[in-house]
Amino acid sequence: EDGLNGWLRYARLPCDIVKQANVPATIVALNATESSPVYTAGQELKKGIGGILGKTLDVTHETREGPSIVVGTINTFDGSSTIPELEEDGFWLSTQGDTVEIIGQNERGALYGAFEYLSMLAQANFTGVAYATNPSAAIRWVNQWDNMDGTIERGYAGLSIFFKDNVTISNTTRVEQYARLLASIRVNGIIINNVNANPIILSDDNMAGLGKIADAMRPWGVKLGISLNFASPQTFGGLASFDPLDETVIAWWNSTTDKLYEHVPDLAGFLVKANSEGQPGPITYNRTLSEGANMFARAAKPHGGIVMFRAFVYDYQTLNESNWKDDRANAAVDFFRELDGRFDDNVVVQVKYGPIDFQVREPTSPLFAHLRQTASAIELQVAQEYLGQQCHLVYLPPLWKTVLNFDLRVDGEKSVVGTDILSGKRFNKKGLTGYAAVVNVGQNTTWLGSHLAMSNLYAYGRIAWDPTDDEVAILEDWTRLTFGLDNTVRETITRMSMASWPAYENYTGNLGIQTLTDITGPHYGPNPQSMDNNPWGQWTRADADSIGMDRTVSNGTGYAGQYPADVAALYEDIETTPDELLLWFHHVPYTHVLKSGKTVIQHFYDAHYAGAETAATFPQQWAKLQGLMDQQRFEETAFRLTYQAGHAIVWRDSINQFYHNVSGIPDSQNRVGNHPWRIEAETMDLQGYRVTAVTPFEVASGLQIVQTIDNS
Ligand code: BDP
Repeated sequence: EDGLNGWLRYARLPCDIVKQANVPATIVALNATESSPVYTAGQELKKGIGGILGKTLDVTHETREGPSIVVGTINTFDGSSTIPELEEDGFWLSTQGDTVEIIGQNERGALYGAFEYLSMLAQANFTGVAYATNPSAAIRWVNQWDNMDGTIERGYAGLSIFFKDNVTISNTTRVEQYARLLASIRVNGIIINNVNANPIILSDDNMAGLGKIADAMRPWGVKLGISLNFASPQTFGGLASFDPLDETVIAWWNSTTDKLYEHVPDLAGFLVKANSEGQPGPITYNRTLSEGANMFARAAKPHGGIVMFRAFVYDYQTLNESNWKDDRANAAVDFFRELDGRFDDNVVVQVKYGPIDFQVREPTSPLFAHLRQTASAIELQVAQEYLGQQCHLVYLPPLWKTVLNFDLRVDGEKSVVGTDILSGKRFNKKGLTGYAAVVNVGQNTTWLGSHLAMSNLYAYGRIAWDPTDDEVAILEDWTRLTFGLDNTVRETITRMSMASWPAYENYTGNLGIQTLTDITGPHYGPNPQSMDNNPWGQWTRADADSIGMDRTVSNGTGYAGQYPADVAALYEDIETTPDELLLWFHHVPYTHVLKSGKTVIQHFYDAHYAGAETAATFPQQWAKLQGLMDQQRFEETAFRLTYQAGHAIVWRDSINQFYHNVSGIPDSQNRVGNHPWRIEAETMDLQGYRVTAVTPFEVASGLQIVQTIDNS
């Protein structure tokens, strides 16, 4: 199997299990229009039950006598059940009695219910259930970072399924397949182009192409949206300016938006990255970010569209690494705090989960506490940009949950990010809050570049629907759906996945120091020396004696003070700051003793060994699954896990050696710098190469490197 069907394989259950299933012989899909999600649901039920149970069912579109599987909306259903109140996209599922009822609040909900029923059948769960379920939030989107030329920014699975050579792709087969996967996890919207947007997406041809893409996804209830480049009126429209208060600019966006809606009448809306990392924005004209966002909001409003305006705004050119007070972590709140209440009501501010950038561990973004009159959505990242880029198994929900379960204590009241804030309940914004995840699937048949990485996409949808959903239960469902019902397979994948994020944190960056990766390059592999003096503001402040960013109010950058009082006090005080975020908030000597009783430096050493040891068990654990699944996915995964085990050692030794060199403090277990089996290149006989000292010295284990004689 090549992974193309993801968790929707509908593999035949064993005969003895099939016998236990009692499924009605007819499907009644209460909509005969082929592009409707209810029609799709009927077809999907037929396909799924055909696969899982080997039964061929008829699909009709009219209610009939006798047992059946009825799928439709609450408006079209005339069955006898009393259905609890359903919210937008919610559904009722009853498998009790002769008739299976799958009733959505809308068409999308009905389709979600059909997938839910199929998920139960595929997992051989034939129990009678009757319940209603509603989403925690209305916005459950994915963001693709696809470039118009067909490449994908931070994409690890080949070229785009949406674009090629600056135009939309005409064959929409993969688009439909992707929409099917998204619908099955209740994702209802997708932005298909990079936040670093190319205005050429607005060409006539591309608008027509967007229409086709939207048509391909509509039967699955997935709405299309696009990223916009703020400077488009000038760079694409030929106007003299892109000032958001200029009448000609406003008129240009209005007519461009109207045109877009002619092609895509149900366009979900826009995503905008402005004044960040070189992107243009309203600040270019001394206008506020809200004035910029509102310009798009007003163009989209008559069509029912929304604007997801990103809070990832920081000016990397003005960050000055020699000034202790400058701190990129402060940027989002500094920019947006004053603007709360000044955004139109169809603007949603999309906030990355932490204040920097998708690190292996970050504290919850404090901005969620400041957007009281403005709707907010969280931005997660399924693409593992800083987390091993799909070459490492890293199951992400435990990381996401550190943020979603965090209580920001706004005004001293319970304000849990997932259930209170993103649900819209805390600040009365229901209907316009939620979730976005950077996903970046590509043409590779595994979608993400790795079979196991798909558990993150699956889990994302489940968690956006219900942030209290248990990450282990989600993983077990995904495993059964993806690899079948074998207990060893499920237990092994669950054990490995649940150990994977802690292991990755252990062998990359601990105690809140961030992922110690190559900041200026691909964000892959160890490169702690790049974590200071870089223009991106991702700093560790490591020197020969001490490490960590002091972000206290009393002595540091003041970031801790961006949180509501209870949380601010927690992080201000080194005693109450949890070890796992110590170096995010405080600058301490390497000899500082943690709550665990270890020094910071010894914790670094030990954690890196522990993480690599865990990764070393992955290929061994996986090897035991041979024969319990198809050979292709077994081998492809074995290859990646073996690579990960090796790369974890590279991480371990690079980081440990680096801090050993910087601090000069020996490892109490005498491992760091002492690998009897390790052969340094500079100790070998060299031809055509020479050994030189390296600057800075701490980057090489022996303080020396090997260079070609001609210096190339
Ligand atoms: C960073 C990525 C960069 C993105 C940026 C963003 O490295 O490629 O453009 O975030 O989210 O993490 O805008």
